[in-house]
Amino acid sequence: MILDCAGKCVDLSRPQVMGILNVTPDSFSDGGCYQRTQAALQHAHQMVADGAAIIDVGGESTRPGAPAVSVAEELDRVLPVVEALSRELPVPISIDTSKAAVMREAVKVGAGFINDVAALQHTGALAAAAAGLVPVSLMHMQGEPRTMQSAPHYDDVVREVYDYLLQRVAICRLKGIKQEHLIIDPGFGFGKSLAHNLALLKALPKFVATGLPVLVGISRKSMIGTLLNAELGDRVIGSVAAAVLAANVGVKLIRVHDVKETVEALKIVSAVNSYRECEKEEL
Ligand code: YH5
Repeated sequence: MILDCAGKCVDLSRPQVMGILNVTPDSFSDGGCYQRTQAALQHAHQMVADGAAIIDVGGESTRPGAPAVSVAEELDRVLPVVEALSRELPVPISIDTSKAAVMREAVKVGAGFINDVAALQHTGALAAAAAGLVPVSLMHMQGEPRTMQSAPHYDDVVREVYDYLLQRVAICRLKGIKQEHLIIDPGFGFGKSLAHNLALLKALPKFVATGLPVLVGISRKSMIGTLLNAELGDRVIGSVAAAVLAANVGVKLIRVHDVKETVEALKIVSAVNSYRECEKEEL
C-alpha cells in the first residue's frame, strides 16, 4: 500500500520512519529565529539522508508543564520550516498540531500529512483536516498534556484506547475524510502508566488488525527511561528495540528522534518479513 501525501508517496508495504523535528524555542535555545530555522532545516535534511520517509514538524510542546502556545506564535515557528522543507525535500512533511488554523496554513504551504495528538477534537480541526485532503493520524490521549500523567486510570486500557480510536475514525468518515487517509496511534505516554504502555505495546496486533495503518511514538519516552533507568540521551537502544517490536507485528509508521539507528533496525525487520521461500535461490 502507498500513502499519498499531497503528491508525495510513502510506501507502507514496509515499516517506515517518521523523523521528529521540534521547532519549539527550547529545542535550539541559542540563536535567534533565523538560526533556529536554519538549524531545523539542516536537521531535517540529515534525517532524510538517514532514511526518514516523512518529517514531522511540531511547534507546540506537549510536555507536562509546557506553556500553551498561541496560534500566531505556532504559525511563526512552523510555517517557514514547513514551506521550505516541502519545497526542498523529496519526502512529505507532516504538521504536528491540534490547531485547525495551523493545519490549514501548513497544508497551504505544502504539508502532506496532519499529525494530531488530540485526534481532531479541537474546534474546527475535523473540517480543516477534511478540507486539507491529506492523510491524518489520530492519536489517543487521556486528559490534557499539562495534567495527563498525574493519575492515569483505565478499567481496560487496550479496549478503551481501541474503542476511542475507532470512534474517532467513524466521526472522521462522517465528516468526509477518506478511509485511505486515516492512521491510528495508541498514544504511548499520553495519560498512561508504564503498565498501560506495556499493555498497549503487547496489544499492537489488535490495532494492526483494523486494517488501518498504525503509527507509534515511543522514542526516548519515559517508559524507556523507567525500564532502563536511563536519561534522555541513553534511551536510543531501548527505543530502537521498541520500534523493532512494533514493526514486527505490522506497525507501519514509527515516529523517532534517532532516525539512522531505527532505519537500520527496520531494514532487518522488513527483510525477514518480506522473505519468501521461492527467493531462496538468490541467496
Ligand atoms: C506520539 O506518540 N508523541 S510528542 C517525552 C519524551 C520523549 C518524547 C520524556 N507527538 C507522539 O515525543 N505524535 C508526541 O521524554 C506524537 N504519536 C504521535 N502521533 C511527545 C514525545 C516525547 C515526550
